[in-house]
Amino acid sequence: MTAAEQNAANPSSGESYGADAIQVLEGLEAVRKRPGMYIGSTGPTGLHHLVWEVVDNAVDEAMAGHCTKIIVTLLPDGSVEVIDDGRGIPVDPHPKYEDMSAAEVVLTVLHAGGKFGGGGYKVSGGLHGVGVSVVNALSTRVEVEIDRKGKRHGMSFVDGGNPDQKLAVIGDAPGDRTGTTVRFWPDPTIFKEGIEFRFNTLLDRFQMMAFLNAGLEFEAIDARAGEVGEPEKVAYRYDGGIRDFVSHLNASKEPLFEEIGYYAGEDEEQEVEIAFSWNTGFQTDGIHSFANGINTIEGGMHEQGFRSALTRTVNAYAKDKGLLKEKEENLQGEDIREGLTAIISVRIGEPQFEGQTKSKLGNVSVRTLVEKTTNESLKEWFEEHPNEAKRIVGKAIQAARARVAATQARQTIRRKSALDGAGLPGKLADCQSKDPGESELYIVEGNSAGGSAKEARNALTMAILPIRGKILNVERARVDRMFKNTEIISLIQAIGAGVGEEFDASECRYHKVILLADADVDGSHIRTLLLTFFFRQMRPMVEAGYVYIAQPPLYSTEVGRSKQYLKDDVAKDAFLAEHPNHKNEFQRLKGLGEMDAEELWETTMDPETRTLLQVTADQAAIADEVFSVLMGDDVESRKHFIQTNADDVRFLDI
Ligand code: 0RA
Repeated sequence: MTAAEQNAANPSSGESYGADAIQVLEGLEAVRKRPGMYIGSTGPTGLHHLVWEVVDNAVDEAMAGHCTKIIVTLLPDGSVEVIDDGRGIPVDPHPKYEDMSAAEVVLTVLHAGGKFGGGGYKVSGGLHGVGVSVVNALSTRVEVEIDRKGKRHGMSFVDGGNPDQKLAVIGDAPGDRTGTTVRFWPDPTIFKEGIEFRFNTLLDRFQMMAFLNAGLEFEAIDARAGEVGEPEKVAYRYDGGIRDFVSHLNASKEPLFEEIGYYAGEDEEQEVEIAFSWNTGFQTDGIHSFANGINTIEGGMHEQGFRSALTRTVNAYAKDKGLLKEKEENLQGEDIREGLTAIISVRIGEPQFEGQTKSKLGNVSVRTLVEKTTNESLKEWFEEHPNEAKRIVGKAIQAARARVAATQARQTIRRKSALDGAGLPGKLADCQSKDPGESELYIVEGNSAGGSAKEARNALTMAILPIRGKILNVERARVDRMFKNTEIISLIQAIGAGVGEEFDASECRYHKVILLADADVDGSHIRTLLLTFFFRQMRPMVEAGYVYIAQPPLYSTEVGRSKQYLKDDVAKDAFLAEHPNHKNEFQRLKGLGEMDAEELWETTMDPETRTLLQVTADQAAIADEVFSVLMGDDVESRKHFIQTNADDVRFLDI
């Protein structure tokens, strides 16, 4: 029972608590009753939110110019420790709350954060800005250590924010250090799905925050292995800030020129900084934007301002220098954005987050600032970098030509579809059902496996599209070439929801699009090519969770007279553990083609027994990098990536 509940159940025992304290505990109790309202969910995302909340406070200190390093450690007992070298949470008695230190107020009063007193911040990081008190409310134990005014202070809380040790001086601050250490133990009765943190999730976020806060160092330590093995330690610090972010995203791409452009601007309420560069690739979605350190994946006013000023500035420059004739049509935004990598980072007092995932910036004033800053500074940058500017314009002109050719090709696809009746590709064996919710499209590598799959399938709900050999690598080709590739055309027609910017996931003819390729290297190459195509050209379908990977078995073996299939080496080892006397040397299956229809059904297609991996694409910026590395031109970084990430397939979720 929490103290608030105790007081409610037995009012006479509440004597030791002042009215303030009771109010405080009721506040924390509200968080425990509806955690979702404060941290989004009680699943893994919400659990990690606890770390972000504490770290955001430390980042706020860094943004105010008082913190240089943040160390986050995952400890063997399930707790997380966040150490910063900021000013330390204020320790004086709080003027408004009797009997409480300011630090206790920060840890127990909702929204207290850095906003109170004279030390408040103009701009604060946290997505919801709910504050560390929420972390306290959702933990079984919290320990805080504050180095401030030459002294080390300690305090602790238990069971969702009940004071355990009140704030007290416990020694001297070593070498007059200032800073805060917060260690918390997440409450397993709140986080019912588990309280295990994923180290890579922490790393991704800390790296992003390190890019966005030039010079701020993050160190992450996974010490959960305990005495077994060394703790894993990773540090990030980028003195170049978002310039380094652009270099990082471009590392695996061929640059159009070496220089990374940069400019910044501000007015009374907000500031913006932008870094950019072009590569020789064909992607048009290389703009990544952030507001107060939050990745605004749905874009918003800052992106709008940048895009329109970019288009305007490039066209004005091109016409002014005669690179584009007066009477020629203007370059379009997408022509100019081809191969662009840009980071837009804005900081604003009261960000308005809108959209489906609350990741779209709504403040109109930001658009004005970004547009004005870009109009002025980008023009200046072009004037100072004539060679680079000429290349940018040249590339955009080529992109414009390809765009016109692609439109013609797309029209040809559409016209052909209309002529073919239903517009379905000849190779497709469609399912009978017209309900996308129950319909599945198997994309099968090779004609012979395609034949088996056709024979094996449940024709009511399963459609089969065999594809031949390697499809086009869309990472290395412009759209106009893509629309001439017969395999790609078949895919677009079968799925029936358009392609590229016109793609509409609600028109998908199947809600499961299942990639069925061999378990070998060639198969995995084809899978990656298909995933790249879907990620680039049908991303909403990936985001909707419609894309799956089938898992044909890797081994077969005989048990008595019956054949048994084993998915992978893990399954094989498990089998051997269960059958210690098993004599047959295992057969490694070479391909789908080796199985007959019945075997293919049983092992891979039967909804009762099959395992499908669902593909997701949440962190677009990181997935973008993964795809560029895997599919782009730079062989060395591809090799390096595969070597270092062989069993950490970040963009696949099970
Ligand atoms: C309230 C006011 C000030 C700083 C903080 C809270 C603060 C909170 C956390 C949480 C983790 N690390 C933190 N560091 C600081 C302003 C301090 C001042 O005015 O001196």
